[in-house]
Amino acid sequence: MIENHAFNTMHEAICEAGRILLVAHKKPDGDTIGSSSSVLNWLIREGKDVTIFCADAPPEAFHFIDSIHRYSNDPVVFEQNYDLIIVFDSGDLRYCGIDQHITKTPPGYFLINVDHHGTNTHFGDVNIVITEASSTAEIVFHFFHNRQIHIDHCMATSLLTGLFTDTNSFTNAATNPNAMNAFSKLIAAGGRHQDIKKHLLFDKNIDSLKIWGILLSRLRHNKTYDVVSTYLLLKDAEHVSTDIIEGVSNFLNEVTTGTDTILFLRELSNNKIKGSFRSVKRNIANIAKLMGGGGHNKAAGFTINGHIEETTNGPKIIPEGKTE
Ligand SMILES: [Mn+2]
Repeated sequence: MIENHAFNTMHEAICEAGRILLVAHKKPDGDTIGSSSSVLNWLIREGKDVTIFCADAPPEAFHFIDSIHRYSNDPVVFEQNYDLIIVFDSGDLRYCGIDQHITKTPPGYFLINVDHHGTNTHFGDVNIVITEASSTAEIVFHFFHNRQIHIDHCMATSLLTGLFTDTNSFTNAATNPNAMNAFSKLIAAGGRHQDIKKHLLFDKNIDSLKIWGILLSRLRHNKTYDVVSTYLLLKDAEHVSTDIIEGVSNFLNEVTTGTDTILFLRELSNNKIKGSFRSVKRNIANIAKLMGGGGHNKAAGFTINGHIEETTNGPKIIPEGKTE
């Protein structure tokens, strides 16, 4: 199998490296944090010289992950020498938020790309891109298993976080027998799935439930394109953390009947709009790509410059310039 060879190369590169930099993508989700922190916890156990970077600080909800305090969002880490850089869960270096930073890194490093996005550009010296995998965490689980590396309870909790979040708690189309197999082994290894459930799935305060109420009240079905959409304006969530609306698109995709596609538009600061598509059958990665974004066939997104204007006929996107 191709993966065996790639896993072997990755293991050798890690063993031989003096200094290692691990990278999670910007606006981190459970999978990029889970996959990168599992390797971080392993390398700490092995006494390796390891640095970990994420362009945006991991949200508070991830505090239960062991060594979460080790993530740096200071680009200065890229000005140092590394033998090995490993990027987790990123289709390309721009999505990751390090395309500029990495130009400052002294040459000579080996770059490994571990991902499951169909739109991955194979930017690494070695690319472990398995699009059938439910999550990057599942790929890292196979790596540890394949290389007979002991998965301790810290690593198991990290990997479970990636599996839980990318499969929407083992309910979405990405859920497969390999993911379920990894889940059972990670529970047996001491993974704290109750912490994940508490902090990432059910931890909703009253402010966040009210925001969900606004989003539900704005649902519209465009019958021409068969798309159900909703939107969030910057002013709606001015005083609350936007972490609370993570999962809205997945939730709507699971519970909305009578349509194939969900589109959730959200105004960001800096005059940008983030769009998240979810679908049951359509390949929406292609549509997201046309808008300058990317992702999976059934879960994809984009960011455009502009703002949302509310009209009597519903929301209208006012674009400004071309895609990001
Ligand atoms: Mn992922």
